[in-house]
Amino acid sequence: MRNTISVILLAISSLILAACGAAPTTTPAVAPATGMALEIRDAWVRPANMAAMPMEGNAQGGSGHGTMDQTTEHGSMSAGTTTAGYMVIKNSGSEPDYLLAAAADIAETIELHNVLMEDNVMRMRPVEKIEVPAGGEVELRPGGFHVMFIDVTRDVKEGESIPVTLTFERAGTVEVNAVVRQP
Ligand SMILES: [Cu+2]
Repeated sequence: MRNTISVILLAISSLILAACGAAPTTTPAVAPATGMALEIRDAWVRPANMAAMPMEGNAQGGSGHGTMDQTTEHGSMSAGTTTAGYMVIKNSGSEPDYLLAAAADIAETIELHNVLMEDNVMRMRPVEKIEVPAGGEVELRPGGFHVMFIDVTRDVKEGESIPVTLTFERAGTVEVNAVVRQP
């Protein structure tokens, strides 16, 4: 009888020890309380070459970037180098979320754009936000929504990985690594 009690006590203390070991007291509060509903995949950025003619790289691939009527303080002859970033954002949550902004250290200005057909010409337009539907996904792709890097500050070389910080209305900031590649 006494032996049985000892075994039970031993088992209980082992369980307590195991529980303590599995739950460190210094758990960092990094995850949002609601859990991360967004999943971002296939993030990529077009290469950018500072020495290339302005717009040259962006006129390729039918992305509509060649017909942009972006206003710059530099005038059309010395417009800065631009490039664009794309990704798929999936939302497993029950509420829509919105991409509000993107940040990276490769450009002076970063905007969210869409490509629209106006008078039979494809034009890019800044958008305030990009909806990620509840239980669905949105694709940022050439010819559609994209992250626009304006006045690129350095060469962006194929194969590089560019850290991009995305800001969402619900999910807050999310870091992604966008690989630099051709469309
Ligand atoms: Cu654009």
